[in-house]
Amino acid sequence: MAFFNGIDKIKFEGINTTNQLAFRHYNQEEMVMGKSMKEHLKFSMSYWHTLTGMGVDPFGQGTAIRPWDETEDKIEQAKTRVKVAFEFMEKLGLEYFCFHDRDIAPEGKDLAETNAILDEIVDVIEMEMQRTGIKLLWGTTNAFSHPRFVHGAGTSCNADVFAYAATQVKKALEITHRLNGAGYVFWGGREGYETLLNTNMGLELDNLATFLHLAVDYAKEIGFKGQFYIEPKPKEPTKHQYDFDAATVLGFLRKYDLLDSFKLNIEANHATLAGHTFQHELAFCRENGVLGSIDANQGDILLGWDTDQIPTNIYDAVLAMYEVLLAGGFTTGGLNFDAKVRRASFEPIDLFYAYIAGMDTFAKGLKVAAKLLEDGVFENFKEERYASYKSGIGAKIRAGKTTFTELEQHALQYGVREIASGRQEMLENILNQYIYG
Ligand code: XLS
Ligand code: NI
Ligand code: NI
Repeated sequence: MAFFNGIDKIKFEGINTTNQLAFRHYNQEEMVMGKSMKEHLKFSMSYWHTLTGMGVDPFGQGTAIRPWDETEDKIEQAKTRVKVAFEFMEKLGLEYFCFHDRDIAPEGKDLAETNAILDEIVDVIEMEMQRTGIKLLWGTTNAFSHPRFVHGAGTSCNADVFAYAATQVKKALEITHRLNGAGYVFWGGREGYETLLNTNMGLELDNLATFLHLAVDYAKEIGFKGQFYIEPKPKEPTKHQYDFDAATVLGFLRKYDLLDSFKLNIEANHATLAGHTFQHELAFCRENGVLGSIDANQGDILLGWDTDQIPTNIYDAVLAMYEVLLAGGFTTGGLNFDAKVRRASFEPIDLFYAYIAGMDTFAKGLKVAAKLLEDGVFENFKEERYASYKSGIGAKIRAGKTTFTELEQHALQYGVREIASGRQEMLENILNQYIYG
């Protein structure tokens, strides 16, 4: 049974097509720097935004028309959604997906029943994965929606909640392992605080580290070899999230001896909420060897929250792919569209328009980034810009072989000889030229 009748497999038709249900840039098998586009991009569908998000906002109910959802039986509905998801991914040529435990299955009356329902749905997912060859990029736990997580999960002030969340992660790890997931994400949904007046920050951070260590231990116990990721976000739902940004997370991982087990999953809209660019967060991770995976989306410059829009900003896509290429490409990670259609885009076909837009933007971004790298545009400029560190006193500074006294002698003898222009506008214009041709 098909759920998207009248929509065929989306094909690459090139830039001159007038068909809005076609790719203009994403040509799966096209080779870019020695790898096919699909290997570079590793596009993934987010189960939550695509199957369960209904367009609810604080001012109104859901608007999404999803004919396949029309059944009272929540378990049947969950099973149907799996079929819908795989038809959708097949038609778009998406080879990966990501989910939270609570996206794929409804909760039962208690934890035991909830886990049993989860297993029933995972059976269906497993069959669909075998049928299609589509893979799980990462799994995760929703330990933020239910009222029990009102004070957080691993950072809750209540030890029962800590135990409950751990049990949920334990199960989510088991199903991720069963489905051969390439990774597992921790996004600290409510791991933060609303006010320091009632918060023991030190205790909460220690507990969070314990929580993560226990997860690592359990993964070893069951033989799960997927990559663990932390997904930074500065705020929302709490006013302060402990995983504020990449630098904060790195400091945390280092302090608690977790660096060997974790990489980062960088989300564009979280980067901008933290006051950084998407490129900054990716570059920071690349420089520190922790660039793991990407949640591709974009915010709105006028709105101060995580709007999770479909990424269509070509500049951001170019610069993101530039960082990914510089880092040597994805290994376990990929490009997960943690993005949703707007509330007013409520028809099923809008899901296709959305993913096509996102995929084409990143495909074009990849091509432009590869060309910029191949031509050495920015890298050669940077090379030249730092040339003074290649010889003489500069080389000594780099090698850690100088002293303040020697530097003083240098300054007294030479002063400052020549400072070159940064040429920002010229470089921005070159970037434009590479994008627009
Ligand atoms: C929310 C996060 C979330 C994670 C997975 O802002 O982006 O969707 O990616 O829990
Ligand atoms: Ni995300
Ligand atoms: Ni987000």
